[in-house]
Amino acid sequence: MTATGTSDESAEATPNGSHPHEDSRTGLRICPLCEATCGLEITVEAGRVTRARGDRDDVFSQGFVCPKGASFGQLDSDPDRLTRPLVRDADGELKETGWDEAFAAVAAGLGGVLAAGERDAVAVYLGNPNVHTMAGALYPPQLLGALGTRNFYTASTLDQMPKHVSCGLLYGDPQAIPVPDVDRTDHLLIIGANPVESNGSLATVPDFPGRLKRLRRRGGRLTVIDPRRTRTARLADRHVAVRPGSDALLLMAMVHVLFEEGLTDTGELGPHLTGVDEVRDLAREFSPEAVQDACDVSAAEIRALARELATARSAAVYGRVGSSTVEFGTLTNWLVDVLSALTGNLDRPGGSMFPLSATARAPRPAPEPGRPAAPGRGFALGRWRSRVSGRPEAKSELPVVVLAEEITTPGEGRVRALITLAGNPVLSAPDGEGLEKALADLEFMVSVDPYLNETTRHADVVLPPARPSRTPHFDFAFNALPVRNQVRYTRAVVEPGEDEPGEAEILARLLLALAGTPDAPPGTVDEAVISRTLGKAVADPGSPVHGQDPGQLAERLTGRDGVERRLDMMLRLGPYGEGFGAGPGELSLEKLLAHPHGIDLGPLRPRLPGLLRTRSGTVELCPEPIRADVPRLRAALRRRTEDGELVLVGRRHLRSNNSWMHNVPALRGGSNRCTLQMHPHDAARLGLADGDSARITGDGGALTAPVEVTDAVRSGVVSLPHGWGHDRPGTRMRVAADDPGVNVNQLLDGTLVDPLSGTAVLNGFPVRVAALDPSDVEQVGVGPSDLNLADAGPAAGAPGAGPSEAAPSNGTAVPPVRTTGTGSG
Ligand SMILES: Nc1nc2c(c(=O)[nH]1)N[C@H]1C(S)=C(S)[C@@H](COP(=O)(O)OP(=O)(O)OC[C@H]3O[C@@H](n4cnc5c(=O)[nH]c(N)nc54)[C@H](O)[C@@H]3O)O[C@H]1N2
Ligand SMILES: Nc1nc2c(c(=O)[nH]1)N[C@H]1C(S)=C(S)[C@@H](COP(=O)(O)OP(=O)(O)OC[C@H]3O[C@@H](n4cnc5c(=O)[nH]c(N)nc54)[C@H](O)[C@@H]3O)O[C@H]1N2
Ligand code: SF4
Ligand SMILES: [Mo]
Repeated sequence: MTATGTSDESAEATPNGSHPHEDSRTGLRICPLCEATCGLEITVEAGRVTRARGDRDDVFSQGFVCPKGASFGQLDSDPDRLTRPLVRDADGELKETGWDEAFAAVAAGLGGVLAAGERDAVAVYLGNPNVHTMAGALYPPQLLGALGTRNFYTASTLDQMPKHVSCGLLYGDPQAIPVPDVDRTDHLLIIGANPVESNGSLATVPDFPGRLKRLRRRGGRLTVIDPRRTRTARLADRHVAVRPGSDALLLMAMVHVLFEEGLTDTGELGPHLTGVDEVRDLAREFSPEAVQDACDVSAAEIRALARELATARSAAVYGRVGSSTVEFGTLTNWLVDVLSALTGNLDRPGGSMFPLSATARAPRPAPEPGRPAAPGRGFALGRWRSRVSGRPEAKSELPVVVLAEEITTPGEGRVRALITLAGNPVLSAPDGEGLEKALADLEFMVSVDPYLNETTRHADVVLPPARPSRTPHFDFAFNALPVRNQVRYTRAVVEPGEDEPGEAEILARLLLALAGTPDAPPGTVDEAVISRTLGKAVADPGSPVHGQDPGQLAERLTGRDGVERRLDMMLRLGPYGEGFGAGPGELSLEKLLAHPHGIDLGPLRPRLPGLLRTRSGTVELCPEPIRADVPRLRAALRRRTEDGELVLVGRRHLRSNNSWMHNVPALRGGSNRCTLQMHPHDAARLGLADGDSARITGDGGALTAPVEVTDAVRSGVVSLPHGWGHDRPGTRMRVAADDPGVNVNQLLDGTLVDPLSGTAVLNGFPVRVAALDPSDVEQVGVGPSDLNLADAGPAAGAPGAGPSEAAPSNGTAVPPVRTTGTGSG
């Protein structure tokens, strides 16, 4: 986990067999593989990355690297990575083509669907890596604007939408997300997150593990609430193994204690807070004694949690996936910030603070001290609903769980075409088999993705972006979430070839294809944005460029292409920008390029009330949609753990990333396995021993997985990681297919969601587990989810897979896939 400990991992994998020091040079590349955004120093030999290690001079990550970053080279030169576009031919086979042909196929395919004039007929799904590329931040807004579709889906409704919704309601801005001030806090309360393995999320924290250790060393306290004794929990002073799904009750009881024991102190925030009394009223019935059985945490321990939080000199509350993809996700995320606010820890050093990104819109001037913020537009939920099951939108998105039914249910507004950008919902979302059936119903599908995987194998056109060493990097998303303000930019380490468009060019050309002008130069898209943005800026009396000529400003932008020119514009107009000579700071692309290891912008500073966009201009602590959801929580008070009941939670492994890094040889094996973790008591009760195969059944299907008996999960809870199930034909991830694992999300049928945010419940759902009956043994591999597709034949049971998508014979564009074994059963 340290800078030096693992960085050699990739060196041994010298892909071209050349001497490591022959002809080698180094370059810098911000790591795109998780939210920590570590700076890497990359060694390149003969155009290939042969080594990656932490950049010791990086202003933010200071040399830290994890095993994933260290294997950047293997990922970058993965022979299974697509290098040319694939287009489905008349026989239904995906064949390599040139880029012009591919975009012509996109123009024809999408054009055909759009010609019918139904704006919702084209759906868009944005997957997680969109937040890890420059292009993913810059082009999707225009793409969606051009389409005008309401069928917009992202991985957020499999992840953090509850945080956006709760922050939208509290602060009026769903992007205003406070992060724990890890480096200065005296007490960190972590709920449903395992940053020692995930390296953090919705908080950009390079070397999260090291920072937690330093917190302990300086006398701070760490408390972790998690049904598993994770690596993070092992570092903690207090670990509370809560019953999954019951955190909202537990946190509500902590709020109850704060009021009951007179422990609230909202500090300087007081004048900017409304709704405190209403929260007190809501929490009244949720005493520790009332919730303890449902949470399976004693009332005394809940009281201790509340007192420790309130009496710490400073404290930060941080929740992540285990607080989010759960039945009460929005309530839980709301309570995380309520606890901060009530203990005076919101927006103060050592508490939970709002970062300020270099490309953020420059903040509005702060109101006079003691005066409220100007009223904002507020945040509205449910402005429209999904066509089939009437699920409300949140942040203009519909829940991913409704995508399949929107494709398969006939009628006006049916989804007939799909664009996926950097996503693999077949494995990431509930009921992938249902989604695969639906994808087969589409008239057209295009995917921008470097891999032919469980999702993209259904596409008619696959557009693979250039590999990451050949792509520039700037973190538009994660610079808004760091524990210390900073800004860094790295250009491509290796110049891409003529025939290797980066993701920016691909998305620009996709947009142009949509607009019916596939032959226009991609740069026209960027220039249009620049012109519009500068036009708005000069019209804004608050902008440093107010009244200037936008054309002249555009001429002053620097950068080697449209992407860099846009970055330069955003930096100059941003809160640290030189403002074309009139700005508050000095930042511009030129200045940033002169600092290849980044620029430190200092510790986080208080930002309230200036950032508020609520209608009242205050932090609205008790928003109506939240209040309306509390009766649902009240009903959960009566829940008790029944004897023999099992609920399933997920887990992440250090050496993996959702569904797409199982193809990197250096990251395989060890603890990175798709096993069902189970407490010894439960294993004994069910007659299961370590390594036995267990049958796991949920509402959406059944799976078989090997059991790993461990007391790291509490009894009554089993854990299976997600992103596995690489046993489909017609994919091209040969390393992953060797040890495919099973897709945990097939246990779900997609009906369980957090209603306010539409986020799927992926943690804390009931399952049944049984030893695999010997008479079932032949059944393994032909169950609905762990089909042995190699034996069953290509068409059987793989709904989307026409014969053409089955392992193509040698000599076709896509090499055959090895579908070995029966999942891990
Ligand atoms: N049961 C369960 N399910 C879960 C979760 C869980 O905890 N438990 N976690 C959820 C969470 S938090 C998330 S974020 C989602 C993720 O859901 P998705 O984003 O749908 O899935 P990923 O596995 O991240 O797939 C990323 C895709 O992007 C491609 N890709 C990688 N790099 C690039 C790139 O640079 N450009 C492009 N264009 N494509 C790229 C990969 O090949 C892959 O196809 O999964 C969710 N699903
Ligand atoms: N190595 C690695 N790093 C990653 C990823 C990866 O796949 N691998 N994925 C990236 C992505 S997309 C994201 S969103 C982040 C996620 O980052 P984290 O949220 O830190 O990662 P998880 O491992 O999902 O942690 C969720 C924790 O919640 C616990 N949990 C489950 N249910 C409950 C519950 O009801 N209550 C409580 N209190 N806890 C519960 C689980 O046991 C688990 O330990 O990680 C990112 N980084
Ligand atoms: S912690 Fe994340 S950003 Fe840092 S090297 Fe590892 S994968 Fe890359
Ligand atoms: Mo995520």
